[in-house]
Amino acid sequence: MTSWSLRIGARTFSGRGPFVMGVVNATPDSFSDGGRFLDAGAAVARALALAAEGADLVDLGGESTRPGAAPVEVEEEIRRVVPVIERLVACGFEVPISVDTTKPEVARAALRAGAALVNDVQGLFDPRLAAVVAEAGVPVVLMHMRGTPADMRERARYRDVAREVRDELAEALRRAAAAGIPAERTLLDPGIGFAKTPAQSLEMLARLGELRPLGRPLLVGPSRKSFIGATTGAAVEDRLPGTLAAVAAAVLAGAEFVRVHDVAAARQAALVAAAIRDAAPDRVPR
Ligand code: HH2
Repeated sequence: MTSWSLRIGARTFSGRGPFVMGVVNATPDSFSDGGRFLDAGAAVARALALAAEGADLVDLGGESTRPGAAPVEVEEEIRRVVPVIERLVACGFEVPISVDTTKPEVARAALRAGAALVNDVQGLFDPRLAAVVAEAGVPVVLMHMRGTPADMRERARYRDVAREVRDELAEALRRAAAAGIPAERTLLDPGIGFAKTPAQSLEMLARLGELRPLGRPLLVGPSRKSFIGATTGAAVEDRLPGTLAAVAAAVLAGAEFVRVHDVAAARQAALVAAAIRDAAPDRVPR
C-alpha cells in the first residue's frame, strides 16, 4: 500500500509492521479470558506483562463482544476500564492504550483518562461515538461487523465475503469522513468472527489483500477465535498454535497489526512471517 503514518499517543507507527496489539479484557464474560482481569489490579498487571512481552499497543475492553454476550451499562463499563487506564498512566506506562468500546460515554471517559486510540467493533455505526473521536482528534479502528453481538450470527450471509467487507468498510470510512475524521486517522479491520461463519472468516483471511485498495493499514484479530476450533476441534484454551498460524497468514497477506492475547508468541510468529515476506519482496503477491 501507499505509505502511511499514524500517531497513537506518544508513538508514531508507519511501514509494514508487524505491530502487535495485546488484549486486556476487564470483563467477567469474555470468550477466552472472562473473569481473569475484571479486577483493576489484575488488568493493570496484565497490561504490564503484555508490554514486557513486546506489545506495541494494549487494547482494553470492558464489554464482551462474543455472540450473545449480555450488554453492559455505561457506568459499569466506565468503572471497569477507567481506573485501569488511570493506574497505568500514573505508573508511567509508555505503550499506547486503546479502548475497545462502542459507547461514546465510555470512549470519552477513557480518552480523558489517557487512552490514545478508540477501537470500535461497529465501525462508527453510532454517530455520537464518531463525534467523540472527531473532537478528541484521536485515531480509530474501524472494524467490520453487521448488527450487534446479539444478532450478528443471523447476518453472516454474503455472496462474496471479501468484496462485501471491503464495500462495508468503505462505508465506515465515509461515516468517519462525514463526522470530520480523516481517513489518515483510521485503521481497518475485517472483523474475524464477527457476523462471519468459520468458513467466511477463513476466506476473509485468505483474501485479506483485497482490502488493500482501501488504502489504510490493516488490523486483524484472529486470537483464539471459533474458526480455529471449527478447523481443528481445539478448545478455547488450546488455540495458541492455530492463532499463530492465523497471525502468520495475516502478516503474509499484508496485515500491519495483529490483535492477540498471547503477545510474546504472536510477536515471534509475526516477525518470522514478516521476515519471510520481505526475503523475496518481488515474489510475494501484494
Ligand atoms: N475481536 C474481539 C474484540 N474486539 N476488536 C478488533 N478491532 N478486532 C477484533 O478482531 C476484535 C476486537 C473479540 O475478542 P476478545 O476481546 O478476546 O473477546 P470478547 O469480545 O469476548 O471480550
